[in-house]
Amino acid sequence: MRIGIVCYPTFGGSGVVATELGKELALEGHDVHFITYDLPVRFDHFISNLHYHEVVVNDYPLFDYQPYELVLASRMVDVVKHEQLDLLHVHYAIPHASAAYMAREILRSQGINIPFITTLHGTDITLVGKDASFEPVITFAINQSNAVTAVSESLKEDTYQHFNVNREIEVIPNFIDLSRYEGCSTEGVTKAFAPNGERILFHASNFRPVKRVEDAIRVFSKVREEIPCKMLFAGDGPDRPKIEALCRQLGTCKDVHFLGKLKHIEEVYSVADAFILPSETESFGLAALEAMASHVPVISSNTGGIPEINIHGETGFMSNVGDIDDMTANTLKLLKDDELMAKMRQRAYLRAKEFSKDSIIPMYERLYERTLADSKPNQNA
Ligand code: GMT
Repeated sequence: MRIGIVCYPTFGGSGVVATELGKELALEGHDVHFITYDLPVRFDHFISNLHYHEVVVNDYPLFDYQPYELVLASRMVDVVKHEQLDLLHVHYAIPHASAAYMAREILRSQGINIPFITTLHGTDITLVGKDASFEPVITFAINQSNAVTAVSESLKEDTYQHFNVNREIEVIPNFIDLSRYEGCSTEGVTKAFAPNGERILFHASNFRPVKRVEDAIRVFSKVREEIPCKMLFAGDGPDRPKIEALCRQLGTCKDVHFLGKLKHIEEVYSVADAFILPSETESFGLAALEAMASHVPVISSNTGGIPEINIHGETGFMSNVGDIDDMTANTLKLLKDDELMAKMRQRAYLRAKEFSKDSIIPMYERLYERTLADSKPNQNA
C-alpha cells in the first residue's frame, strides 16, 4: 500500500505513535510518506521506502496568522497525486482531519479517489477540540472521515459525549516497540544521579497544566522525607519555571534533575524505580506504557484511559486526581518492599507486552484494507 501519514513531528505522544507506526509499516513493505512541517523526532533511521515531504508555510505580511491548514491540504493534494497514494492517515484531529477532508474533496473534483483515516489522540478531543472555537469543524471532519480510530475506550466515549458524532469509532490502542526499552545500560545514568543507591522517581511530559507536574514534585518531596531518593524529569514546557520555583520552596533542588527533551528517553526509564503520572486527564498515557516496557511500576491518577493500561495493585497504583497523600503512600509502599517491587516490575513488563507493536500494527493494516475496499467507487453506479 502507498500510505500518507500526517502528524505533529514533535515529542508529543501522537507524533511518536504516528512515526513509529509509519516506520513499522515501511518495514512491512508499505510505501510510507510523512507529510509534516518538520522531520518527526522519531524519524531516526533510514528505511528506503519511508519518505518525508515538508509542509513549508511562507510568511506573508498581510496575515497575522499564517493559514497552515490550507498549505497542508495543498501539500497533501500534491503528494497524493505525484506519489499515487492509496490512503491518508491523519493523527490528531486539529487541523489534520479538516485539512484531509479538504484535500480529499479537491482530489475528488479531479477524478482521484483517496480515503482518509483520522486517529484521535486525546487533547484534540478532551481539551482543545471541544472548545467552541473548534467544535463545529472537528465534528464535521470526524463525521466525514472514511474511518476514525481512538487510542482508548475512554477517548472513544469522550468523543461521543462531547461531539455530535454519528459514526463508528474503532479503538486501536497505542503500541510499543519493546526492543527499544530492553538492554539499556543503566550504569552511567545511575552513577550520575543516584551514586549512593538512592531510589529514582521519574516523570516525563510536556509540562502542560494537564500533566499536574506540581503533584509529582509534592509526592517526591514527601517520599524523600522517609527514603533517600532522587527525582528525574524529562521533557519541557510551560510549567517548568513553576516547578523549579516549587523545588526551591520545598528545598528539594539538589535532588531534582531536569533532563530536557531527551531523544533516547529509554535510558532514563531503565534506571527508574517508579514512574509518576498524576495527570488531570490522559486519553492513554503512552509515557506510562514506556515505563512499563522498561519494567518500571506506575504511580498514576485514575483518569481517562490510564486504567486501561495501569492495573491498580498489579502494575502500579492509581489514586484520584490530586490525591498527593495517597500517591505518596503508594510510592512508599512500593519503594519499601523489595518483594512487591520485583513483582510489580515483572507485571508491568508483562502488561506492556500486551501492547506490543506486533499485536497492534496488524489492526491498522486491516483497517486500511477495509477502508480502501469500502471507498472504492461503485463500478456499477
Ligand atoms: O499528552 C499530551 O499533551 C500530548 C498528546 C499528543 O497529542 O501528543 O498526548 C495525547 O496522545 C498520546 C498518544 O496517543 C496519549 O498517550 C496521551 O495520553 C494524550 N494526552 C492526553 O490525553 C493529555
